[in-house]
Amino acid sequence: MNALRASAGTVLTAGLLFAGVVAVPAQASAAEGTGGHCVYNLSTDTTACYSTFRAATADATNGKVTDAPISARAALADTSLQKRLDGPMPTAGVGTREAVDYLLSIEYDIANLSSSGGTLTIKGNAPCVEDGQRDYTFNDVRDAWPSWNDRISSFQGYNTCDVNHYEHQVINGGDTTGPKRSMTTMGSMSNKTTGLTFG
Ligand SMILES: [Ca+2]
Repeated sequence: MNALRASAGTVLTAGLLFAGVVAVPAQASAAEGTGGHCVYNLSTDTTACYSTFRAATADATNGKVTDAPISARAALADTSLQKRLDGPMPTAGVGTREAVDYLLSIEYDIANLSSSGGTLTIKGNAPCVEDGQRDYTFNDVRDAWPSWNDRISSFQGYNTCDVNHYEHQVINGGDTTGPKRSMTTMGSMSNKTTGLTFG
């Protein structure tokens, strides 16, 4: 009986270790460094990071889009892909809570919706409503990914989200881009964003 328990325990530990090797270091290293492609769920306040844009997009779309280019730069030229990033992304295998996600924006670390190795995709549980009201507040980008403070240089909004970028935390204001669907260059706000809002 003891031997059986030890054996089962060993198998379980090995399984947990294996899962940890796959998921935890990738998340930790990307969150600590500036590289990698992270997905932040604003509705659940959770971040997951990946080594490729394709893997991040598969997560962000809950498995709906699994054939995105490896690099974010190539994704921009793919208009059919851009279309598929809009609309509801059902969550497989989850009950009635948080059953659907929506992409809010993809933030890039260099101009022209390109990246030097990193992107930050932000999603929520509803599309933006085009009524001039704010739908989401992302007060401090460091809550999702510390090294992405003062790093955003271009962005694309999805699901009718106009994205405003704030020099400081949203509650502290400062300079802003104003709400925009997309910016390929951000002028004086390049590499300055700390807070974001979506509306
Ligand atoms: Ca800032």
